[in-house]
Amino acid sequence: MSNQIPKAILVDVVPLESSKIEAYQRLEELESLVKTYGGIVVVKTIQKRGLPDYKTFIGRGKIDEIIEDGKAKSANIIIINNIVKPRQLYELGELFRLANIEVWDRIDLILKIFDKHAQSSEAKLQIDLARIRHMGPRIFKMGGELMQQEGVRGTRGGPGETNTEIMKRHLRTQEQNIMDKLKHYDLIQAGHRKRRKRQYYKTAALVGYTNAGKSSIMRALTGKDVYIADELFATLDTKVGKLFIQETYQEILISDTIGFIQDLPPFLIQAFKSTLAEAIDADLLLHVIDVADPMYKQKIEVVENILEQLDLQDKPKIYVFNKIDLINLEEKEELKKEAVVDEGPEPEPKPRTSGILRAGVETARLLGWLNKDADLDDLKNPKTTIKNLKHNYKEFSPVFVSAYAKTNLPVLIKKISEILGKL
Ligand SMILES: Nc1nc2c(ncn2[C@@H]2O[C@H](COP(=O)(O)OP(=O)(O)OP(=O)(O)O)[C@@H](O)[C@H]2O)c(=O)[nH]1
Ligand SMILES: [Mg+2]
Repeated sequence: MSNQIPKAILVDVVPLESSKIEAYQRLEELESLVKTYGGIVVVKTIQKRGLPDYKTFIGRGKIDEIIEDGKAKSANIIIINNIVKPRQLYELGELFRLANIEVWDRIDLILKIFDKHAQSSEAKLQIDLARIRHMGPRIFKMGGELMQQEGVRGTRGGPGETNTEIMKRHLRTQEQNIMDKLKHYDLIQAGHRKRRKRQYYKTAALVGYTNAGKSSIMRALTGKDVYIADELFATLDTKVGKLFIQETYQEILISDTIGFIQDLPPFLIQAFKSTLAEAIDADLLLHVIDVADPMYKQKIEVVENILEQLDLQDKPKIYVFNKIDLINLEEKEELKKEAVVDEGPEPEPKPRTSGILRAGVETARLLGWLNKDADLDDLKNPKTTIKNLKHNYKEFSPVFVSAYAKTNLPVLIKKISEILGKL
């Protein structure tokens, strides 16, 4: 598949009780991931099951159907939107190999995107570490298979060492090497953070779901030239910029880092701890939320969950609802109440280019509810009002901004300054 455009079959196995909206949103997100990777989606399918098939994850009948469909549409890759056991991926690999279709799970795809976007050697090392932890068991399984088929006994290593053992040992050594190298970066960065602390810099870290607009806010607040793109996982490294607060002559450091996504296994978060250290060490978290995203609530949950895994649940936090240029006019009246300065005429709203909604109609058709317009409309125009958000999230000092239109940034800066001033 190496030089071809990835033509993907998407499969999601969802529990019987999951709602249509959930199924819809999950497939759409997977499609956005495929687009970010540079692939196209040729088949989409959902299987509702109580439990995944223990051997092949997807049911056998469904597999035959998918192979037929995939062949007809020249698919070269099947991506399963779940975290699949190494054994099951191996079995599936065997079945799809005959049709020249590679089998990936959701994490394989995320790791490939990471690979594409990684800039620094630190990010690359972290991806290698995550890959070994994710792929490792699959490689053992292949080793085991070889051993059974051919009765192979290793000649390297100790006497009588099996292929599986050789492979395990090799992966362990590789993993250790990477961790040693990462430690070196950790030490350098810990040094930087210590120096800043000695200089009495207060720090705020941008966190949030991927594509919420963290890097855009970073650029708007600090002027730092960071990479912004309508892609998932555009940012993989940590960048730090300075925000100068005129009223208090205070300088605050703001850091921008990798975004989160649902179904990230703990090993992957662990592998990126070195990148996330800036957030872990910050005095204040700025949780950025895309206010125009119909799934914002679920995404807030995902982010809060990951913050908990990183032991950050008790840090002071501001909920930064971003992209308010995409919401309707009456809503904007509500915002004027809190503006601290008159910001002049607003620029035209930036058209939303994200693949998320464009892919939506297709998915809705697949799910068989294109005629139920009400459902789809609800999804596109959630009945979220700023008033409700203010009320529901009042403990997190919600602020409503547009990084793009530079709306309400002084309100955000004021809140950052207030909270940090109290610490
Ligand atoms: N309309 C609108 N679009 C925005 C706004 N802020 C960011 N965007 C767009 O949203 C997309 C994602 O922005 P980024 O700043 O790269 O988002 P991020 O949270 O850093 O994303 P990752 O690094 O991928 O996790 C880009 O296409 C931005 O142009 C905004 O205020 N309004
Ligand atoms: Mg970013």
